[in-house]
Amino acid sequence: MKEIKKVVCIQCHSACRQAVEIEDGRLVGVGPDMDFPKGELFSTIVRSCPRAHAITDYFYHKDRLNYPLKRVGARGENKWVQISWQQAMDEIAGKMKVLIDRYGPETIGTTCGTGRTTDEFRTRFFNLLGSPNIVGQAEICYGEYLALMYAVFGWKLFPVVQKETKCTLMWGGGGPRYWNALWKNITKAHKEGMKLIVIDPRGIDATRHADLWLRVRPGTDCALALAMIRHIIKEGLYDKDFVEKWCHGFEELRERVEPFTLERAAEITWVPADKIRQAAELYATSKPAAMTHGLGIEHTVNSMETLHAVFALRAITGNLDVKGGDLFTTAYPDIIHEQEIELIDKLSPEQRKKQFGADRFKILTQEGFRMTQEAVPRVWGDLTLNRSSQFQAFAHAPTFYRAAITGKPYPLKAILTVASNPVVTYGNSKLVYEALKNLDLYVVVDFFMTPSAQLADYVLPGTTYLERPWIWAYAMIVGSERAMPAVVPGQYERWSDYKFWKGLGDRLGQEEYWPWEDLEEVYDYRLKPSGMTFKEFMARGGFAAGKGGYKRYEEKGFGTPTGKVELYSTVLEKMGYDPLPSFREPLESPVSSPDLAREYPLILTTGGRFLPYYNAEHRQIAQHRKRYPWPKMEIHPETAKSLGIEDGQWVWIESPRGRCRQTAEYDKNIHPGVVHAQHGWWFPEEPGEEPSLHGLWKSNINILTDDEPDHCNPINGGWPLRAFLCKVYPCKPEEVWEGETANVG
Ligand SMILES: Nc1nc2c(c(=O)[nH]1)N[C@H]1C(S)=C(S)[C@@H](COP(=O)(O)OP(=O)(O)OC[C@H]3O[C@@H](n4cnc5c(=O)[nH]c(N)nc54)[C@H](O)[C@@H]3O)O[C@H]1N2
Ligand SMILES: Nc1nc2c(c(=O)[nH]1)N[C@H]1C(S)=C(S)[C@@H](COP(=O)(O)OP(=O)(O)OC[C@H]3O[C@@H](n4cnc5c(=O)[nH]c(N)nc54)[C@H](O)[C@@H]3O)O[C@H]1N2
Ligand code: SF4
Ligand SMILES: [Mo]
Repeated sequence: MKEIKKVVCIQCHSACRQAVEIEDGRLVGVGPDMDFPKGELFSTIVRSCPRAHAITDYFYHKDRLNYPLKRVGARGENKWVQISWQQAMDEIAGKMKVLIDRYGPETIGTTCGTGRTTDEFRTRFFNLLGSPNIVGQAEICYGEYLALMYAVFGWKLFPVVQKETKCTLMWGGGGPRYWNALWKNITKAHKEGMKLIVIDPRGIDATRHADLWLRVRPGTDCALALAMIRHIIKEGLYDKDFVEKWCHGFEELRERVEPFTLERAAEITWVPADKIRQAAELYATSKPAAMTHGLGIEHTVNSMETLHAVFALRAITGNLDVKGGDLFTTAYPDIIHEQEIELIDKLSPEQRKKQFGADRFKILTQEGFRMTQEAVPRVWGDLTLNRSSQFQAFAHAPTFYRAAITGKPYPLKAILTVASNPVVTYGNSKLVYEALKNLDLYVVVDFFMTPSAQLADYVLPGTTYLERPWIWAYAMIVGSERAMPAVVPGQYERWSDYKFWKGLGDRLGQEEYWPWEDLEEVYDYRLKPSGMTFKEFMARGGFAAGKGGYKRYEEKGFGTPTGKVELYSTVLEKMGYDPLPSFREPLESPVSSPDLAREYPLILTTGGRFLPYYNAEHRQIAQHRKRYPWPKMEIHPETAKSLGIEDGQWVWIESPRGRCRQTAEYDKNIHPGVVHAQHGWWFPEEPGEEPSLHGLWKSNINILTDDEPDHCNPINGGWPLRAFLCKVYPCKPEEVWEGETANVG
């Protein structure tokens, strides 16, 4: 019997609406959900998406984890025995209890990833446990963006590009690989006359469409933004009414940007002065304008200051909360939000203080979270209804991993990794590896064996988006609730991440806080304010959005301490940081470290998104690997030739911290002094046991990245994944393993 079921695809952040085809209980295919009001928008995306095409290969893959595994033999030996969930959970909880008695609950930590699971239960579990040590990608992926938006605007903005939009500025990302739907809207509006400005060191899809492309030197965006602000002010192109009424600290900002003439910025950024002028004028005079979010800014050491500058740019041009510009998102009100599920108030003030790195990198910590949220309720109401997600309140990952190795400031003895692959995706893989090896207890919940999982004591099988029901608001970033049922439930012994957290909670004295047997019961509870059950919500399309609006600040101002947009941030000032944006050279660059640059003459930037892969996922899918077998490093042909590197040749990429191998790809658009390497590479087909760990040490660019706390962004502790120095040279024939590995899939 054939059935069609409606789901939200969560294989990437685009959250496309899909219609999944089920035959006799088996998933057979997927297409777009044309009944969804925005079905048309998603239809071409789903139809052309390689991950959607490969859905059955992914779902029924022979390497999926199906049963709980316990390590036998030494850590990293890839020797496992199958056990029951009951045994796994009893043993894990038992070991945690012993560690908690000896070292306190803060000795237990967790790593999370891209936010595509029910992370609110992770947070609930940790708040009830008494450990503030959740780490994730927050410092380098959207968390800091959110935190600073709260500090500067008192709420969160999202670019909603529509026919009214006159200009979109894509600053270091936000293209088709990121939010497909947004990109579709951008290309549509562009065809109708909207101007597109792209700021990126590489030629990417977006630059081909751009009216203006600024090929910036990696890591110098803040200087560019400050010069644009200066030019806009100088030429009187800013929104004087808005600035006068709604901006705090305009004069201080004006003073701060004064040294950043177009010429000086051109020298720093390698972008010609006239192009900076054009970008400033186009952005300031094409109103309304929207600006995308991107990692090109967030993965540099100057990330927070740069964000501050681009936020100021958005504000002084009067593009906030206007139709066609950057809008304040609001949540659907008739639901108990993820944030309420998190039970943030259960974590005691004493335990909060113990958060790793909180004394130094403040904005993303528990205390920083409180400070950035403090003035919000005056404008936006009850925080339990509207507050931001606790993924703005993470521990500092580099400090966390160091504590596992050194025991300082106190020992970290256990990590639960749910939905991430830290040894591949965090900065400084060698250090993460050492930390994981040193733990008393390491548990991984995933769909597949990964290099991180190979280092675990227990590896537990999780359920994908097709196997568990879900309501997702993406930490309320987008302001709507989207739901889906479990379409192919009950395969093998896979558990939802919810069940995992509840299982631990029940065993560790939290029973009263885990009254719901399964996720559907949770969602019935959460939907109570709406008067619907989960099934009823699904029957009505499974989608609910908050009430929008424009220029809502006119009524109550902004949710900041001054009630205005804080160009001069009183929140940053209170935390002891510079209240204004300031430019700093990348720590490693031809300018800041010329001696090092003699040995490592190229600037390396990493991680540009590409299909079909999603971060470190999907490398085991045969059809993907056939199309995209090996990692690529982009290099200018002239540079490559001068180094004796041919197009397609395997090369070593080396930084002062280590080296890895990728294949060179000639790219005449990239600056001759810059190379770009991919992230997320490991090889599932290679041996799982050490030293291979599925080829972890071959092509993983995070062997080269730095996470030394002294080199992190001082405000949020973000580690620089982009803009550092490297050298590149050809591999010897015996150093190339291509061809040994035919056995994917
Ligand atoms: N050098 C460099 N490094 C980077 C980046 C870069 O640009 N350059 N990008 C960074 C960014 S922005 C991010 S967000 C991170 C991503 O880092 P991670 O989140 O660690 O990314 P993945 O390795 O894809 O890890 C996801 C893992 O979780 C599993 N998984 C997926 N969904 C679920 C689920 O619902 N439940 C469970 N239990 N498991 C699940 C997948 O199978 C996969 O193994 O990488 C970062 N690392
Ligand atoms: N296919 C695919 N899609 C993905 C992901 C994936 O792994 N694969 N990952 C998802 C995740 S976790 C995230 S967070 C989003 C991120 O989505 P994006 O922010 O769009 O991420 P990237 O493509 O890594 O980086 C954006 C651009 O930054 C540029 N860049 C590098 N250094 C600099 C710099 O110093 N300054 C400037 N201005 N630009 C620079 C790169 O050339 C790149 O084109 O994508 C999501 N979507
Ligand atoms: S773009 Fe592809 S993988 Fe991403 S949500 Fe849409 S269908 Fe899924
Ligand atoms: Mo990310």
